[in-house]
Amino acid sequence: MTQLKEKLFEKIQAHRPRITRLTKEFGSVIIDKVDIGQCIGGARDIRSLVTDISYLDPQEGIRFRGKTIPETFEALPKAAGSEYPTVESFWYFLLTGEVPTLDQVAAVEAEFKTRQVVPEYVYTAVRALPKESHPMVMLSVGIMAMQKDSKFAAFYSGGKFNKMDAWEYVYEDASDIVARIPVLAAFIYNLKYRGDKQIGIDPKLDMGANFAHMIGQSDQYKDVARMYFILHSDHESGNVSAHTTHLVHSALSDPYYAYAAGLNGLAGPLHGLANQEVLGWIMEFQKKLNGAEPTKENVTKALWDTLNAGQVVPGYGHAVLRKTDPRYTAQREFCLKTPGLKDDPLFKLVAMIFETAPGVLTEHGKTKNPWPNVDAQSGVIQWYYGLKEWDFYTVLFGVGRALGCMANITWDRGLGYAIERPKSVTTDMLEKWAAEG
Ligand code: NMX
Ligand code: MLT
Repeated sequence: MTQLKEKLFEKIQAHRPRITRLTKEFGSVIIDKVDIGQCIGGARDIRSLVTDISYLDPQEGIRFRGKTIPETFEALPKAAGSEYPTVESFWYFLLTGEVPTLDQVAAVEAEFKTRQVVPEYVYTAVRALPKESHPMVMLSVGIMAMQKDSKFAAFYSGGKFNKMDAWEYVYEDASDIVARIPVLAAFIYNLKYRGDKQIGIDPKLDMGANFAHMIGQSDQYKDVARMYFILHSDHESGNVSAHTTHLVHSALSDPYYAYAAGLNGLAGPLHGLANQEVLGWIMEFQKKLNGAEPTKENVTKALWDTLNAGQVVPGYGHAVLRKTDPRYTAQREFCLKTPGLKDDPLFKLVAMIFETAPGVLTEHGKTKNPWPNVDAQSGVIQWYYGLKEWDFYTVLFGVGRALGCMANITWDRGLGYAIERPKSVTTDMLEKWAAEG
């Protein structure tokens, strides 16, 4: 067993009695109620999922393992010569809740090196797709193609399956997915936009740095990748990608099936695809300006044009958050401290949208949250570093989200969570209950 797996085992064993006690002794304690609005309206705010990996407060935003974003960045060991932690140190932290030592981070980096090679048949499967396929389709197909080697599926069908050990095999698949997904994403990038000019893994580099290397990026992009993957990793359990992954895995579908399903949810424009929509919106706006300077007035008009056309303003609003997303703020701060980026015309336009959109959305009066979410700021950074193919941006989200989804389902199995199966009702029943008051 690796150091990380041993530590995780220790944590899972210590946690199991808490879940047993809660279920056995307090299983009937009521923690929420459901009204008709929630039943029709996407189960919004109903407390019905458990995770200790992260928690989303509507006012404060995300905390990973109890730490805010600045606290997380501050606490974790940094990549050599960088202000940002490695993704590997964050993975250790997400899984165990403990800040790793430098030795522990080095052990995870070494473990990832042994896992990160993507089998050739996966590339063959992705190459067989039409080049015009969306890169999220390529990513999802690539993850599905890897399923053949699932250690969890082999354990299940091997005749020795037992609930207590099942987490170990999820851990194996989850770690393989996390280590391989940036390599697969880089392959897709090079296949789709660089004429299939592939760049090999540099085994000396940590995950973020190696991703930068593999897509032919500069040294500065290494921190962008590290920051981006960490910020997009997890947003508690109710969001579409994490919830889908959890739901599918609850049927004991292995992590490949589960995460491909999660990625398919992430590809929706109200979820992860919003980051590509933001760039598309900005480009459309610039085209209409026809060389004129963006001003508060013309940004206001463009926002109203979008709303009056019955569309959503991408990158704004949230199902849970009621303030500016701290992931937006973290990326904005990165822009402000990066010479060149803070004076970039696109960053200035995004900053102007930030000044304008909340007022317009408030006046429009529909959204419960007029503030920006993570997607409003992420594309401008990619664009600045030359990653201008904005239909790729959701793939970057999918690489980061793998960390949270895989940590979550490893714990799901560790704690033996049940198959998810909420109850549905009919409209007749709702009308009857409505009439009864
Ligand atoms: N622009 C225009 N209208 C909006 C927006 C927006 N940005 N956000 C919400 N609304 C509307 C929403 O469509 C709904 O209208 P209707 O009553 O006609 O159906 C109304 O406001 C109430 O919606 P909310 O309760 O505020 O939001 P909900 O929880 O249903 O949806 C989002 C949350 C995130 C789906 C929604 O805010 C949205 O569509 N935002 C734009 C897309 C986006 O940025 N998504 C990314 C979210 C983060 N992520 O990466 O996943
Ligand atoms: C996410 O990161 O998953 C999004 O902000 C959506 C959500 O939390 O519902």
